[in-house]
Amino acid sequence: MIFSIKPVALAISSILLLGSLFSVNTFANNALDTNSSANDIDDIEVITITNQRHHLGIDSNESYAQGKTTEPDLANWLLSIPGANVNTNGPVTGIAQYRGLFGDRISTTLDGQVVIGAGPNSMDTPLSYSTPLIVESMTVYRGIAPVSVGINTLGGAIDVKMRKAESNNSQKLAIDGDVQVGSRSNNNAQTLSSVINIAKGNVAGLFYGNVQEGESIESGDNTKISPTDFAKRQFGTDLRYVRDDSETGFSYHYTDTQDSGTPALPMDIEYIYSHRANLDGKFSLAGWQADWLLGYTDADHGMTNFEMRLNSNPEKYRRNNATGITTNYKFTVNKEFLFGDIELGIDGYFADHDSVITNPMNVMFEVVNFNDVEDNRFGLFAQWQDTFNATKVQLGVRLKKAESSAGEVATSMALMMPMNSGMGGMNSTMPSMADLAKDLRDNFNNSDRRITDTNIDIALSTETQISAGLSLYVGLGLKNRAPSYQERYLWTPMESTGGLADGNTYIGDINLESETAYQADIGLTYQTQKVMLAPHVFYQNIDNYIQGTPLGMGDMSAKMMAQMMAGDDNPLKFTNVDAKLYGVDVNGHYYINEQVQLSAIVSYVRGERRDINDNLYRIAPLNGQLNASYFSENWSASLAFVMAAAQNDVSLTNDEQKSAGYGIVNIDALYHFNNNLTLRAGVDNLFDKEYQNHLGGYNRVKGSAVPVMDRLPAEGTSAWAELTYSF
Ligand SMILES: [Cu+2]
Repeated sequence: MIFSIKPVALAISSILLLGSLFSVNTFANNALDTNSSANDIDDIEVITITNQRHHLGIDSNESYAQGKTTEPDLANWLLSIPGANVNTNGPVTGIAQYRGLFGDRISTTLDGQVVIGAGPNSMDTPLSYSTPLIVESMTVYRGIAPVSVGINTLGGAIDVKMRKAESNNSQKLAIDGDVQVGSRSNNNAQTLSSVINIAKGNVAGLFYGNVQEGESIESGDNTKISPTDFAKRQFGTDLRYVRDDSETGFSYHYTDTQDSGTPALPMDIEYIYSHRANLDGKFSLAGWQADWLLGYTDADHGMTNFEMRLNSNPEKYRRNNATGITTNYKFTVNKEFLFGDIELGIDGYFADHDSVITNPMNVMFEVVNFNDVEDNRFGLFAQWQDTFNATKVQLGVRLKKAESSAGEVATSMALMMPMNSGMGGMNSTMPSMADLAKDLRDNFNNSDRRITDTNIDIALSTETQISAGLSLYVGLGLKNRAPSYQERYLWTPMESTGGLADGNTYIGDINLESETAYQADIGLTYQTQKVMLAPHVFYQNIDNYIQGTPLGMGDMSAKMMAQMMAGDDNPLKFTNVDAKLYGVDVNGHYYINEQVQLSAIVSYVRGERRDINDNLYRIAPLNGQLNASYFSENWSASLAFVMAAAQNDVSLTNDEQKSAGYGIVNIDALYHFNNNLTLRAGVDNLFDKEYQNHLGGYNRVKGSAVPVMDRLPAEGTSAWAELTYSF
């Protein structure tokens, strides 16, 4: 039943790891734990946030934080996971950060599928293709992410399980679902959404719609952060044919984002239209459990620097159109042997990217940013898992190949007359803008742009039950990441950097090497009926870490172009350097009694260069939260104290600014009127604290209340409410 009452909210869940790959809902009750051997291999380190649809009191898998279902950005759910955080460039563009790494370094999958956005600045992040309403659960792999969960898991892995159509195996037609309205006071945001499941016999269909919009937010001292208004619509369906030993499904998701601000980036979202369709299924054959999926995503995105923000210079109006088309697949088989569980799989995707920049006030202006970029990845993996006495062992090896290429680029700047007005005051021996543009273009077009990287990932995780309440996790990993298309093919200095939002322009390097990480993670979990405490320490060396570094003599044209076009004195070039990251994160809870529960998470990470004395860019400061919750028969309430220390370990290379620490208080409550109607409401930032989140970026908008390149303030007090009617 889709609306069975479940323990909801964040829980450290015992997941049958392999099971989670071939069953939609296994984690909820370990439905696949039908034999003792399978029972033994659950509980590899994962953290799962489940959709908080119904909540009735305290449960063994209890909560210390809950994902709001009316949140416009699913990424915000990550804030309740130790080690996780969000780089925010706007209200609907949260980029997942895990233990100091973010963007393409983290595998973010929706039902096991890679989602590749169209935006070269990650305005459409993978998580933006889902919405909390249709999320069944979100799982973050703590420790060394298994090789089976994604092609690129160097920085960790997040998998979102979307709600699926559920059949009822009864000849009676069953219709159930829910309708939800939500509202937020600070930015006057509204959400209206609904999900309906229709089932008869073996066939079921799920249909959803979600409409969200909001105005610009105000900070604690009532500074309007403009533009942070947003509008987003999502519709979709999941159709499923379920039999005892097999299942076949088709799903389609439409996401339509309209004018939405991204003040930390040089442009705002004008539109993102995307269509995502999948076929998936599972069956068993000769004792093997097989799972397959085929996916297709077509995204069309426009952004401008003049529609949502002030731009008084029509010569500098820019519209960037970017498209991304991805085909992806995954096929795995799984079987239990005397020597353990074996999973074998192949997966991959073919992604195509185009991006063109124009000026609507000047039809002559055009820069081809990325032309026919292909970024194709293929993987082949094997994973074995077994239990010896009190120790579970999981070992996986993945062979992967990244093939990329790019078409020729063009720019109208190369056609500009030398010594034109833009060059006023320049010495005549200096090259003109046209010369520079021509030089960069020809350099790129004359180079060999087809490149292949072959890499191997290895992940070893062990978990040993030391005593009844204490277990030890030890993990080791070798993980690689082939460069992103922006890192390779950004040929003229621009900020198309996958959302780095550091204010610098970048150029790429076709011949970048893959990053190679050597990782270790040790964790303890202490659990009794009343207390749970799970600290982890981790360390990794990343060789060939890709980082922007100042341009050398070989890149004079790019350097001068950055200076002339963007006034950027610190253009950077993606370069292989050496880095290390280390830290600790802890989560825990304490049940004072049946009604009262305390919980906490603390996350700390340091990221440093090993080749020079500098820090890595945009790393979350020491942060944490403390929650106190009260549970009663039909209502609950909680008080949260969220804090972050100052971040003084900033990247000099990226001109990164330090940030101050802060603490805010949030409260929320939930009330069940009856089995059908639930109200959740709360106040975020209760004391209207003015603060800046270190990961919130700098203001890039002229004429706004925040000075340009000042850190963007965070949201001030906001009351919110969600009313859900289930039928
Ligand atoms: Cu964009």
